Amino acid sequence: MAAKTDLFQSPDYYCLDDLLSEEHKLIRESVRNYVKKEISPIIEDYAQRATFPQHIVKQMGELGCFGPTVPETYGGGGLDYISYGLMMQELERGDSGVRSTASVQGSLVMFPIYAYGNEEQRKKYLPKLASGEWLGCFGLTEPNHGSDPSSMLTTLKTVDDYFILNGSKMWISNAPYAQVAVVWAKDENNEIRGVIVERGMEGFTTPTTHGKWSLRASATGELVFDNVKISKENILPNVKGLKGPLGCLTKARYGIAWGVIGAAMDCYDTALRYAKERIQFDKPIAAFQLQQKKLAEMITEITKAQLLVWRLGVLMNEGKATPQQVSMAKRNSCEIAANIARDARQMLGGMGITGEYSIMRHMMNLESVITYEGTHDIHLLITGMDVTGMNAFK
Ligand code: TGC
Ligand code: FAD
Repeated sequence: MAAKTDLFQSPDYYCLDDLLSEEHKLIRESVRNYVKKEISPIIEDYAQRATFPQHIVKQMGELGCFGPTVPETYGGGGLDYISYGLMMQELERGDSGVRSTASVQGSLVMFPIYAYGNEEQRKKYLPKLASGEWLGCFGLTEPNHGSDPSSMLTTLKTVDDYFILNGSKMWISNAPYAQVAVVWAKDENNEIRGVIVERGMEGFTTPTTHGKWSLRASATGELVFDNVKISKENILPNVKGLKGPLGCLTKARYGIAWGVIGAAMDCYDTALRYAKERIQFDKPIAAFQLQQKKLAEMITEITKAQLLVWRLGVLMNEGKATPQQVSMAKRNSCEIAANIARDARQMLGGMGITGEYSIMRHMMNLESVITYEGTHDIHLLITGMDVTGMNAFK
C-alpha cells in the first residue's frame, strides 16, 4: 500500500487555542508533526495487515508520550493534564491503537508503579518504560469478569517468602509485546493486590488475540498465569482493593476523553475536504443542505466536547476532578466521536469504506474505545449513581 499524505487541518471553532499556553501549543505541535510524519503514512497498511508497528514504541518514548504527568526524576514529562490530553488527542487523530499503546504505558503501567510502588520499583521500571525501552500492559479484565472486576478469579497466594499467581486475563492491550505486566489479583484475604509480572517468569504466557475488526494496529492478547512464582519485591505495596486499578482507569479514561476527539476531528476534516471537492448534480456535495447538516452537527459536537475536556483538564490540574466527572467526559467524547465517524463515512459514499481514507478505520476503532475502560452503559450508570445516590449496577 502506498504511503499516505496527511492533509489534516485542526478545527478550532471557539478559539480554544486562546485557553492554551505557549508550552501546550508547542507540545501539541510536536506530537501533531510526529503523527503526520511517522504515523499517517504507514498506519493504514499496518491496520489492514492487523500488525502492531512495534518500532513506534521507541519513537513515542523519545517524544515524551509515555507518562507525561509522571515526575521527570523517573523519566516522565512532569507536565500538566492539559498537555497530557493534547498529546492523546494528537496520537488518536492518527489512530486509536497508537493512543491505546500510550495510554496503557503511561496511565495503566507507569502510573500504578509511581503511585502505588516503592522507590526501588519506581527506579527499576519507570525510566525504561518512559523511554520505550520496555513496553508494559495492564491486566484487570478476565474471561468471565469484565464490567465487574471485583469478582475477579485470579489469585495471589503467599508461600514462604514469595507468592504464587494463578489465573488468566483477557483482552489485554500490548500483551503480546510487553516486557512488564501490572496484574491485579486477589490474595488469601480476598483483597485485590497489584503485582509486577515480567516476561520470562516461568508459567507466564501471553497468547495473541486474533480476528479483531477494530484496533487492528494495536496488539491485544491474554495473560495466562500457571503457578507463576512472584518475588515479594514485585508486589505494589501502597494500595489494596479495587480502588487501585480504578484509580489507574481514571487517568486513562481522562486521556481517552481527549483522545477520541482527535479521531472525530480527523473524520470531520476529511469529510469537509471531500465534500468541497466531490461534485454531484453539477455542485460540490458540500452545497447540499443534508451534507451541511452533518458537517454543522459534527463541528458543534466537537466544539462542545473540546470545551468539556478542557474544563476537566483544569479540574485535574487543580486536583479537584472526580472519577464521575471523568466518566461523563469519556462517555460523551466516545459517543460523539463514534457518531461523527459514521456520518463522515456516509459523506464519502463508496470511498468511505476504503482504506484510501482514515474514516472507516477510526469508525471501527471507536467500537473498541466505546467498550474498553468501562463500557458506554457502565459510564452512564456511574453518572446515574452520582446524581441519584442509588446504585443501579447490582
Ligand atoms: P465500587 O464499590 O464502586 O468501588 C470500589 C472502590 O473503588 C473506588 N472507586 C474508584 N477509585 C478511583 N477511581 C475510580 N474511577 C473509582 N471508582 C470507584 C470506590 O470509591 C471504592 O473505594 P473503597 O475505598 O470504598 O474501597 O466498585 P464496584 O465493584 O461496585 O464496581 C464499580 C464499577 C462497575 C463502576 C467499576 O468496577 C467499573 O468501572 N467497571 C468497568 C471496568 C473497567 O473499566 N475495566 C477496564 C479494564 S482496563 C481497560 O479496558 C484498558 S483498555 C486500554 C487501552 O487500550 O487504551
Ligand atoms: P461485559 O462486562 O460482559 O458487558 C457486556 C454488556 O453488558 C455491555 O454492553 C455492558 O455495558 C453490559 N453490562 C454489564 N454490566 C451491566 C450492568 N450492571 N448494567 C447494565 N449493563 C451492564 N482490559 C484490561 O484489563 N486491560 C486492557 O489492556 C484491555 N484492553 C482492551 C482492548 C480491547 C481492544 C478491548 C475490546 C477490550 C480491552 N479490555 C482491556 C477489556 C475491556 O475493558 C472490557 O472489554 C470492558 O470492560 C467490558 O467488559 P466485557 O467485554 O467483559 O463486557
